[in-house]
Amino acid sequence: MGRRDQVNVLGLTKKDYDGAPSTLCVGCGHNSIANQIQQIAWELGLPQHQVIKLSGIGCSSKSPAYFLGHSHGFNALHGRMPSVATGAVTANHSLIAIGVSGDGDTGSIGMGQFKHLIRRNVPMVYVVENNGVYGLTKGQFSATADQGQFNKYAGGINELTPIDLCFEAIISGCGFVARSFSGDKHQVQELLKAAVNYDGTALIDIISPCVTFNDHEGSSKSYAWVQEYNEVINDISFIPEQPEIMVNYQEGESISVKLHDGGIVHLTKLDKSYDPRDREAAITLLERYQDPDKIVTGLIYINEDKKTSTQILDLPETPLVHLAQSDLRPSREALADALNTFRM
Ligand SMILES: Cc1ncc(C[n+]2csc(CCOP(=O)(O)OP(=O)(O)O)c2C)c(N)n1
Ligand code: SF4
Ligand SMILES: [Mg+2]
Repeated sequence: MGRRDQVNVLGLTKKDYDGAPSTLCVGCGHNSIANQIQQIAWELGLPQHQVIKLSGIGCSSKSPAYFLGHSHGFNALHGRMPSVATGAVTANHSLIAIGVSGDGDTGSIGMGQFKHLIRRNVPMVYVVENNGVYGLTKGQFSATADQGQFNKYAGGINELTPIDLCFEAIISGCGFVARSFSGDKHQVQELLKAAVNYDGTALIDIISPCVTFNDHEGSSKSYAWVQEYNEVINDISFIPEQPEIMVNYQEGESISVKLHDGGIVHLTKLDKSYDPRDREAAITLLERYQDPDKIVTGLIYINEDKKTSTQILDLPETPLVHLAQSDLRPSREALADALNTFRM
């Protein structure tokens, strides 16, 4: 049997997880990320009817059309994906939500929405395809562009301080913060698998070069730059729950974090002193890597103990969307009791 005929636990081939053909530029980092999402969805055997793909506006936000053609999808307004995602996941918390946004969609127009989604800890994977420009509208600088960078399409030099989305996520309380590079397939795939199995908002900020408007010399979001300056802090592998697998790791060199569903995030520490469970260390690390010629990738921070929005809202096990009218409408007595609690 050839690789193309190989089937996953659901008896489906990888092709069954295809979306529409990509209309993005050849070589765009976003295409590679879409392929990696398709790959891990197939490998993990995600049921497509249980997945909702969410995005805003941008070349990056178009990419959900290019994978998982049988899943639900919602292309929100520019920067407004987080509120649509919050609504969708609240209405049906049994869905696996995968959001794909851009550095403009998240870091510029959508920053407020992004922060509040994280604050609520809405359980979803939140991928930012970060190229430092507004690719769709022809190369203006986005909020993640480096100060002092020249880009002829953006009209000169960027005078403004860049925003680091991993930093913003950690200080807003995010419990899963990672950075990667679209050219590192293994790292992107393993981070995605861990993120899908993480219970809460899982941010992966992926540097994803725009070959048309920002892949030139001097751009820290170009393929050549990231290949030269990328410092990987940990080699990550995700191990799904399987009782027979024993994880063997050497103290001091590896870390295993058990997720709620039993899956394990296994990290081989490349920087021996770094522990991604230490929030202060994560903030210090990002502070140290503010210079564009120091790019850090890997799992930067993980915290498994945060309550999700589903738990905070105390939602019933049956998703709201599946409750009958009779379950949702309080009885006359229950309503009277509730009103009485507001009377002095
Ligand atoms: C409210 C609103 N403002 C502005 C625009 C124009 N616009 C469309 S996409 C975009 C930026 C997209 O940049 P990014 O999110 O980085 O995606 P990329 O194309 O780089 O992947 C802008 C400003 C819009 N569609 N809607
Ligand atoms: S313009 Fe840039 S971001 Fe948009 S598809 Fe082309 S390479 Fe990708
Ligand atoms: Mg962009």
